[in-house]
Amino acid sequence: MIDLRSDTITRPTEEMRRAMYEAEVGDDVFGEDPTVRKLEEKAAEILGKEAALFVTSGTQGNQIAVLTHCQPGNEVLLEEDAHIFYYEGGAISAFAGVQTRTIKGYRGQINPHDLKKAIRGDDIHFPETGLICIENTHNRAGGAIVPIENMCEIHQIATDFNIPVHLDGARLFNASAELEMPVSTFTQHTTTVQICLSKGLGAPAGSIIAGDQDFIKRARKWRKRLGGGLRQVGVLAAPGLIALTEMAERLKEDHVRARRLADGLKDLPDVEILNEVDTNIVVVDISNTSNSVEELLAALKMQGILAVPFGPTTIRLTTHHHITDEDIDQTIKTFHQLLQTV
Ligand code: TLP
Repeated sequence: MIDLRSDTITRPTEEMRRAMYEAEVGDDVFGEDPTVRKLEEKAAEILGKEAALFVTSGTQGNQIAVLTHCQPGNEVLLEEDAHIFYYEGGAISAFAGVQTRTIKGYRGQINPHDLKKAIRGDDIHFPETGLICIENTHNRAGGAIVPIENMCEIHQIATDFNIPVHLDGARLFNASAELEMPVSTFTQHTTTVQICLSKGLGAPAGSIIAGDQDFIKRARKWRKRLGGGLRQVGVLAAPGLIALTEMAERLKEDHVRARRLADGLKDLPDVEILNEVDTNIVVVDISNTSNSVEELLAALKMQGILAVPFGPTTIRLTTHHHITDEDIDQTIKTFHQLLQTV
């Protein structure tokens, strides 16, 4: 199968599996797992923050950040297609008791003027703005890189109003690899950050959240409350360390393949590529074909290609570690065959 559903499907490398076997472990709830400690120290260093915490998933990391930053009744500002708003099952309201206020963005970027307008004033009727969330790369904007200048402007406004900024950096390493800039160049414009080890970086599970010492201390408590305090979890931190230190550079290969895929599909008369391909995601609109999304996905699957629905008339194709040049050729060929015959 050519599995283009997500970069989450990447399996751990041989080296990761060996590291899992050999990992030194202890009880991490007691703070005694040396491999977790090593991962958290390394992550804090790379992300340019005082401290870091290993959490089970990107969703858990984002939710812990919201819980730690906010009080019930706060309002959280986010771009209208942000993963925290769109894909986390309403957890932000269910757990943190906050309400969301979404802002229409452009390629994942929040316009600083719109942000300023959305921040609440001091009025007895209003919720307090407790947090601003940004996302880089932006998933639903097709893996778009949010420019550092935009992050900087958002951060400046947030600082003026004394509001923290949380970055959902599930795919931040894709942005950093593509622009050849350290991740800390991005995270310097945020209060806290979440990064996923288990997407393009290839670890089997886990994310990191990072921020100052006080934030991480309080986040650790939220992780425990949510049942995310794990024990001999060095077996997962060990591949996480390899993901963090050795897998980032190769992400550029995924971006080159995604662009080649988009180029190969864009000549199909009834197909439109909706995104400029900055990183590893291609969003394809098929509304002008005679196929529904379900029909096309089923037909692709019959030909050994997997993708995911991304909207009523769109599908998403995501490149990653296990996708080769031949897979891209095969996918382009299959699309041409299917859409010219179905
Ligand atoms: N995204 C998944 C699905 O949830 C849609 C995917 O296949 O892209 N932030 C961003 C920007 C994400 O894209 C994701 C996962 C998460 C957070 C959540 O990470 P996990 O899956 O580890 O909870």
